[in-house]
Amino acid sequence: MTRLILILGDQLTEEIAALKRADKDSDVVVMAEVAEETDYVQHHPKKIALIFAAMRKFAARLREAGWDLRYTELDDSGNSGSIVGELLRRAEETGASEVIATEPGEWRLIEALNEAPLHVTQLEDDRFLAAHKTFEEWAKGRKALRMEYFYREMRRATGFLMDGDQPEGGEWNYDAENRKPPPDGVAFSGPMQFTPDAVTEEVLALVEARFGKSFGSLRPFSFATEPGQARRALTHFITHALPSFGDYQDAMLDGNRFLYHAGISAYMNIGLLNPMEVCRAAEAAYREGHAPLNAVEGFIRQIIGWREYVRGIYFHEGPDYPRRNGLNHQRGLPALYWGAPTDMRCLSRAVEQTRDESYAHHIQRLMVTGNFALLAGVNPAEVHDWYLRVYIDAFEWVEAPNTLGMSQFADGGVIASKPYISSGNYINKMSDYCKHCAYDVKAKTGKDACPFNLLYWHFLNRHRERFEGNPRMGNMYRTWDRMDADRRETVLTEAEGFLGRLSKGERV
Ligand code: FAD
Ligand code: DLZ
Ligand code: SF4
Repeated sequence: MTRLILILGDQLTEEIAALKRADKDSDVVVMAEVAEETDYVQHHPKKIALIFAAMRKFAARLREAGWDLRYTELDDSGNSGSIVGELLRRAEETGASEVIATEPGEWRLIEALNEAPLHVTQLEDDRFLAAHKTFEEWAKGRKALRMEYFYREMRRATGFLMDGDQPEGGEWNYDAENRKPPPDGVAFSGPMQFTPDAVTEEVLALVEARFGKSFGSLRPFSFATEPGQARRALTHFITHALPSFGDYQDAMLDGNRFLYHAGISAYMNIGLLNPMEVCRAAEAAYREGHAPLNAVEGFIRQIIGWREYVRGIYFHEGPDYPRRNGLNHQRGLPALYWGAPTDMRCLSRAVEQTRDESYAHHIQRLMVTGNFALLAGVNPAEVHDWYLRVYIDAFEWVEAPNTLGMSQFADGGVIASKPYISSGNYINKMSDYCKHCAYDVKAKTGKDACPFNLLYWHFLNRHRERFEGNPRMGNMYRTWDRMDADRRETVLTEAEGFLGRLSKGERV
């Protein structure tokens, strides 16, 4: 009996669960470029191009390996426009009534498959280390679901950087060593770039024609679109950047978009790279003496710790998670997030590079664009929509917990024990943006005052009831309370003035 094997645009590996369960002799693989997936948010053109090019190449590899594969291109005349529509069409064509899928990474699509008038089995996505059951068992009975303890379990389970049952070097986490301010020069030229081949060029032309007006530059396009290239990009990172990854993990530079970051998240998220293979390569670099422990531990923690943990939270918390608004923030997303000119150098640089590269590294996402949205009280649903649209690696299972939980505190503290907020001082310490800025980071009030300085106190003041009792925030409130009353009044009035200008769409 023929079954349909569904492969989505972020499941592009021969190791995907549905394919491992399939029978080459009788099953039919279904892949489809569909409007419902390209339009549920207005993705950055580079993201659509990466997914389509990688999908087409994966389909070609499967065909070559002997699979009966039905592929729908976006412009095909019979394209029904949705994944479920394509399954129904292929079911009619082949006589299949059963579908084997690998669970999608977004509730939206999981629910659509559940409701499809077909017999759909959704297998767990075993590219991840922590099965749903493993995460639930870990979470059960815990008051707080903190990443650090989950991460230790993952270290034990994988054996990465373990010395018997103890962590390599005696510590589980070397984050304290990973906060160096920005270096004077960066020896890494950035992620490896690839020249588009004929398949990718054809996709680029399609994306240009259909999505060319969306926010973001399609060209130059230099992402890897097949596993061999992604592995070369990984080796390039391990060889040239990993040794300094730890030291400068939190740093930002006005003139350098990548510093020592890997730029491989999209490859892992869509199936071109296996996360365990990535961690094995990083550990080997440590064992061979090529990279220090603080760098390798920091890097592996991002993958078996943060990446697995946020996915666990997304599924643990359920489909309403992306709609949460724990701090009741209601402001619309400021136009500067779409490139409207701003005098705030940190924001203009982060947005500019997001437009050009569909990439910003973690601290830019968290402490620049995220921090500003949180301080300004932007509606988290709009912030979530922005992050899901603009980044090449954005799929809800990873984007939503990072945005709503870690960055916007909209989940009420499931992920973060306190909001990630800072004044301009932190950005000044960790970057050189302020040197190029029209505002004065040292000025706390007055027309030149860095807006982060004003908004920081405004945030704390307006959320006093919620955060005053948080032991990790007591110092902030004590500092605020020690300021003289006139000064506090001036800060709040100027912050209100700034927010008013932001609301009116004036240049800030
Ligand atoms: P590196 O800094 O080189 O880190 C190595 C790898 O670790 C990454 O490739 C990534 O797979 C993993 N990693 C690091 N931090 C995280 C994290 N917090 N959560 C999950 N994985 C992590 N990551 C996404 O993959 N997709 C997203 O949509 C996404 N949205 C984010 C939104 C916000 C508001 C924030 C603060 C972070 C978000 N992240 C997201 C996490 C992180 O910023 C990116 O994974 C990272 O910037 C990718 O670049 P890189 O490969 O150069 O990472
Ligand atoms: C992101 C994306 C886009 C833009 N287009 C497609 C597509 O046309 N076909 C497809 O199978 N997948 C696409 N994807 C990836 C899916 O949106 C992704 O599988 C879900 O969001 C679940 O993570
Ligand atoms: Fe950003 Fe303020 Fe520094 Fe300007 S002064 S770059 S707004 S932190």
